[in-house]
Amino acid sequence: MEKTNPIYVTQPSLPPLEEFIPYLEKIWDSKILTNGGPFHHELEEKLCDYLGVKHLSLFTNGTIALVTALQALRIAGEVITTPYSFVATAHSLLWNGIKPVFADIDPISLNLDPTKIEAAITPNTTAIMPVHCYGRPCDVDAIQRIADNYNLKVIYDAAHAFGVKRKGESILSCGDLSVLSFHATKVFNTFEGGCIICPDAKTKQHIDHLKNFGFVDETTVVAYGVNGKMSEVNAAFGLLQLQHIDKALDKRRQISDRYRELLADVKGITLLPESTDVLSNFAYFPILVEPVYPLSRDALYQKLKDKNIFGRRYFYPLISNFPMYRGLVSAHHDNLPVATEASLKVLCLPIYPALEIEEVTYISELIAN
Ligand code: T4K
Repeated sequence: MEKTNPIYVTQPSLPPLEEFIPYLEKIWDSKILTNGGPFHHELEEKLCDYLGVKHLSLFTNGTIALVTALQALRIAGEVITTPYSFVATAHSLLWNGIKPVFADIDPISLNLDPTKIEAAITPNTTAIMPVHCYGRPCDVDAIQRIADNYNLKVIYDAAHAFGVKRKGESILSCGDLSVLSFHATKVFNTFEGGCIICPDAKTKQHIDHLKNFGFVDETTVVAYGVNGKMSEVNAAFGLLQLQHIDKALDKRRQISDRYRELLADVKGITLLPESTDVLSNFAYFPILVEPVYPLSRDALYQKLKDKNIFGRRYFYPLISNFPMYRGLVSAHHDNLPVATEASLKVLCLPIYPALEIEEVTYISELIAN
């Protein structure tokens, strides 16, 4: 099967256009475009039900939600985080004047290694910001134990973890706050968007104020909040997406199963293990290209690209290698050997609901031969 059309690492799921028109007509009729309109409220409620969480606050995107989550908990000083993520994780710290302290990741989960956290704690440490990378849960119990021992907050960057459950419970309820991204490239998208999962109504109310410039009422401003509100068009699109999400997740599962079947025995290709405890969302399909594979990771990336298949090296380079971070002591590669190795081995293969199973077979055969 020769491919002519490009296959990207992901492609947003789009429901039939005609299904969106009635939502737009309602917005046109009401003339409520933003600032907490009816679709915004409805999406917050429906997402709480779907995700199995008590409270959440919608945002214009995941990055502003991360920035606001840190502000909501008044985090300052130093925060321990992973270098193996999208830059927004650490950028959200810099936006709050916080110093990121990078700790290494676990070689199996590729998430922040709890055994590396304690050594990174100083008197200035106020919080830990782990990432459920690729939607694969962190070791939340170990992280919470450390946070409790040292009186630290935990804010999860859960940008990839829409709908992920562990032992039947949403992973999004772990820690003090969790942040989701609803960007176009995510499992559940609202074009741009995100949310903060809040443990109680009071925290949600505070966060709702912070995303609306700090306004509590017409004349009272309690904090220098940002404009982080989700618009009615984005919220309406989210409501429509929710109707299709289970089908989309099922297709992702089929794609993941097919890759696993065809790549399991390919020498030099390592697949990340699955856990029976975890209800996955199959957000990404990372493979590790080991030294015994006949091609380097970059050569395999290029081989696929030459066939119009655009995998991505998420996450290369490491955040700690970008100019605004590389001067930090914790950014030195000697401190981050596992993350450094992972960033040189990983290739994320295409996975999205419209990807045909025969395309998955074709991609896998190119890798296997
Ligand atoms: N924390 C973590 C751990 C994150 O991964 C992210 C975002 C955030 C925080 C911040 O959340 P947001 O503020 O974004 O809500 C993408 C996304 O822009 C970014 O949201 C995401 N992580 C990151 C992992 O991936 P790029 O640079 O890979 O995007 P781009 O434009 O190259 O898109 C990848 C492929 O997707 C394209 O080759 C084609 C396809 N695509 C993309 C878009 C935007 C489409 O088919 N349609 C589209 O509209 O960053």
